[in-house]
Amino acid sequence: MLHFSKIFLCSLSCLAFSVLASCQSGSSKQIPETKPNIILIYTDDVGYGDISAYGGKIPTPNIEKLAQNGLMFTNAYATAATCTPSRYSLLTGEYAWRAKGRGVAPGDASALIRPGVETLPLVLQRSGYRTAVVGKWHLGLGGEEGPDWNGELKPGPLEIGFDYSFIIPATGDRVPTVFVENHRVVGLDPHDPIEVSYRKKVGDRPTGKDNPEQLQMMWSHGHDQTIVNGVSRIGYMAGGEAALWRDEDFAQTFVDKATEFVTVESEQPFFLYFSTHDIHVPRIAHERFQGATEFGPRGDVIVQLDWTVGELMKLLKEKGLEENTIVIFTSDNGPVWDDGYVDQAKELIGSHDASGGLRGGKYSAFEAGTRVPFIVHWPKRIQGGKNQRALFSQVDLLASFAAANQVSYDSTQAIDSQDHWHTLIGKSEQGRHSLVQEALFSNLAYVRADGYKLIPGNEGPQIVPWGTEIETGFAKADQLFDLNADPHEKTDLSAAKPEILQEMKDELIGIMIQ
Ligand code: NG6
Ligand code: CA
Repeated sequence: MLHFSKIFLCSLSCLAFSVLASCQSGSSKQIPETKPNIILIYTDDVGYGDISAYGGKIPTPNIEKLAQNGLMFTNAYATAATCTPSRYSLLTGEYAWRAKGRGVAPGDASALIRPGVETLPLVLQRSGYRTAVVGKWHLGLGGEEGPDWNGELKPGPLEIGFDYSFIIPATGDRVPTVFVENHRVVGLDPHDPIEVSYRKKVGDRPTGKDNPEQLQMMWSHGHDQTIVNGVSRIGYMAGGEAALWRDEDFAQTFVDKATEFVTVESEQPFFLYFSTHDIHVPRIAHERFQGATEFGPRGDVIVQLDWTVGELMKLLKEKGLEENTIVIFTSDNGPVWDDGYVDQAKELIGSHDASGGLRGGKYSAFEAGTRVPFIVHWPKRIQGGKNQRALFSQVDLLASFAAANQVSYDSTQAIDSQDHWHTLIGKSEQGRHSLVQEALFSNLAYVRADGYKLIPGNEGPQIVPWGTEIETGFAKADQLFDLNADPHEKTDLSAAKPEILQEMKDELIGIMIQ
């Protein structure tokens, strides 16, 4: 009995990070192996087919190298077809739709994840990691009264598990157009305070509506308010002149901040949540990438994104960290073409299929809304060149990393997160039984590992109700698809397979009332 439990404990440890180097020999002497660093590259609006490893026509050699030397998932999902809810779930392990107010956040939203809530960075801090977020945030800042742009911006990332934070508060298309480092706006002149309103014009900066001749990129829908750097945004902003960003510099700035964080001498391993602005609108690549492709600005920011990944990998190599760093590359939701600016994304798309043969796109309940590229690169433990077909959700990262580190987490809060650590690193082909997808207006869909997919009937519009021309997948009646036989979701089987339809509706309700 004693013998058995010893072996059991040993094999458990061997599977987790804190490997007992002596496991193979059967000795009980514990020699902890260095924990891997973790970089989670969370891209914005990158579709299932947008990168060359998944069939994209725009060259992305650095990301392709990650796939070739890592594990490429073909059934991994963001939890939602828009940014804020996907990020909420990724960081908390809870589906965002379980409470109201977690849809796409305005640029002046209060913090959506409040101190006291279980989070992925807290799990990793507890496991001995130093943690940082660099890039797009879009989860609100500040208490009930909203963000104080001229004072301390908290609660924010530092209050929920990050040791360091350098962020775009919302997205590039929303005011205020300034970076925030830890609790403060970067470079703010106290004599020129920032004022932000999402209701009425403030200050005397021109707007895209009244002064389109001042724009470097014309708006198509929404996005016609305050102009900064020749781009009109959602929302009005006055003041903060010295702190304004230049969209062209996002990628370089984030690489620089990541480099500073990674370069800190420390005994601790690091977790870097690196959340790119690319390829969200406004798609304004640095001058050196403008015109890099024949696909227009959308193609150029994909190339810029690939450059970013290349820079991060170069950094790891230079520091001798490549071997034992887990790099995860994924996206917050599916592809979109015209998302508010006239950048010819659709007109110049050519043979590039951003949704990789899936139906729909960003906002959609169809597969392209949430099925995303997902690559795990970890030379020390993952042999390259394999595909992972198991069903996986980004909401599972929290429980999976808790398991890998053998630390506990609050499963009453991170209620939807499941431990699929072995699936994540390719040691198992067993994934989830099922997952829930959140589309526009919090409408849900439900996918099972056996390939069946339910889109419950709802009153939503069939096409996204602003100029994107994306099919939502919504219909008044329930729809049932078999993704194995019909990956493009063309044939509704709800009438042909009423038992499966009912079973799935019951399962979904069961998950919703948990
Ligand atoms: C929409 C915006 C879109 C984009 C999106 C959020 C309009 C008409 N559309 O409301 O441009 O900002 O919100 O994108 O304003 S996300 O990837 O951050 O969720
Ligand atoms: Ca997004």
